[in-house]
Amino acid sequence: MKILLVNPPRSPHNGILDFAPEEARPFIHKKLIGPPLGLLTIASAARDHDVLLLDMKGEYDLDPDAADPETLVGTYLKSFNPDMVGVTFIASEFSQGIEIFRWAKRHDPRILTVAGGLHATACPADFNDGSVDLVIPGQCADIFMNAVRAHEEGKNPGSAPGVYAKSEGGLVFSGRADRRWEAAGKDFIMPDRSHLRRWISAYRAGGSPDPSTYIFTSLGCPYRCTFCSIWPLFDGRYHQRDIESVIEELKSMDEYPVVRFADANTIVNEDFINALFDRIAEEGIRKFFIMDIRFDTAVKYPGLIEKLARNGLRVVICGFESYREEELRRYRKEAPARLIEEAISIFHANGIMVRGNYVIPADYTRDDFSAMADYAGSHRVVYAGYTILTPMPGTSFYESVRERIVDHDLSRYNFFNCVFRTVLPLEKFYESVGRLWLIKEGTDVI
Ligand code: B12
Ligand code: SF4
Repeated sequence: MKILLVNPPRSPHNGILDFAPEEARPFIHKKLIGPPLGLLTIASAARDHDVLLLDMKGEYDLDPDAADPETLVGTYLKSFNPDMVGVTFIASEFSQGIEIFRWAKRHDPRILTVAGGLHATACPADFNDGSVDLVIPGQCADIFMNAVRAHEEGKNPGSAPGVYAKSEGGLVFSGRADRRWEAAGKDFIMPDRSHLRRWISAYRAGGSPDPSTYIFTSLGCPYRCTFCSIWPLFDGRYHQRDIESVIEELKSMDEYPVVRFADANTIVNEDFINALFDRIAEEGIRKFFIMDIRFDTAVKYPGLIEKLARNGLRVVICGFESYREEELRRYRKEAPARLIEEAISIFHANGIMVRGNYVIPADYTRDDFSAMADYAGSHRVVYAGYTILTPMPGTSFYESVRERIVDHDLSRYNFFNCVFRTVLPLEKFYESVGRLWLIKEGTDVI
């Protein structure tokens, strides 16, 4: 069975960049390249088949001379002639992914098209499109393989439990799969990074000359921030991997000196991280580590932060969200803003560069922007990000504000566009957010 797995290109929409002052533009994300771990896991699960992976973020987004996406995908379809095409979805890449399925069906209507990933899990009903044969939500490598086998044997791949399958009347769910699949535990599948060799030079963090990769040590998050997509996918549960399996994976990543922990929230169980870093030290694993850590966690465990820094932690991504207690309460962040300052000091004392991210709501007025600028200016970090509070479909925030959303085009749901009516004129709002990106330490870019 020939299986083509495609990581769609990123959304081209970036309102902040479009209206930012010229001097702020170099600091605003134009690209964000990392490995599609979900697809690599699916590729590993299907290793006994003929699998080809196309990372359009590597192949298309970074190459100004690349052919247009349709021609590019068409070239792969013609030369590989797949029996199946799988695409991974986040909200902002939804329409590009659907286009890929349409091109596949146009190339050969017998190709079985399969959607998976975050948006397929959060909003399977969105995939009611003639080009989509199957939608497989959740951590589903086993269910995907059942569908592959059924297709191979000429059976109906949509009858296996756990899938939404196309029918005359729209997508039909085959019923919950009766299983105890532990994607971070006993059923963990090592992502096969060899599929990315072609684009390895594209995976870089900031100005680093070395390729970077991602690794996850956990899935899910025990917190309940209203705007966050991750906890609803795991019903608020947190699943930790086994330390030795993380060590084995780290030891297989010699090509990648820079490693970002792709956990929603890396330190939930401090004993786990403590023990993991003892093993990292014991094994002599030397990497430049990047990690997402909550600011309240840093304040709670300064000794642990020091130990992580001693063993390679160089950059921390920290969701500050807001410096206003009231806003943080509204987001259900469960951490007081007054700890941000303390967390920054702890990270800086350990030589860790901080990427602090604030979210800007649509109702910010001129005064709010100026208060935000004052705060960020007196709490500078090396990499500061200012993105827009966005109601990602499937989140509790989305449910609470859906009546107020004025833009339903999912390709704008990437935190760089505003989908609500703003208090300031929209262009002024974007320009004000763009201007905030100037408030940071130095000129380094992540
Ligand atoms: C790695 C990662 C990336 C990587 C790679 C993503 C990619 N596909 O190219 C990079 C760096 C490119 C990236 C970029 C972005 N990302 Co990102 N990213 C993540 C991160 C940290 C980890 C995801 C992950 O690897 N999980 C582990 C894997 C194993 O799980 P999984 O992906 O769910 O895959 C499993 C299943 O879903 C399923 N599956 C997945 N794909 C498929 C496909 C098929 C066919 C099948 C059958 C099954 C299947 O099987 C897998 C194995 O069990 C998450 C946050 C998080 N911790 O979850 C954010 C996250 C997914 N990203 C997000 C966003 C918004 C972005 C950006 C838009 C950010 C930005 N503003 O620029 C950009 C988009 C691209 C760009 N601008 O270039 C959001 C998505 C929100 C949403 N509702 O859509 C998240 C949740 C972060 C957040 N805080 O909200 N991201
Ligand atoms: S924003 Fe961070 S801490 Fe909050 S629920 Fe999401 S992953 Fe967890």
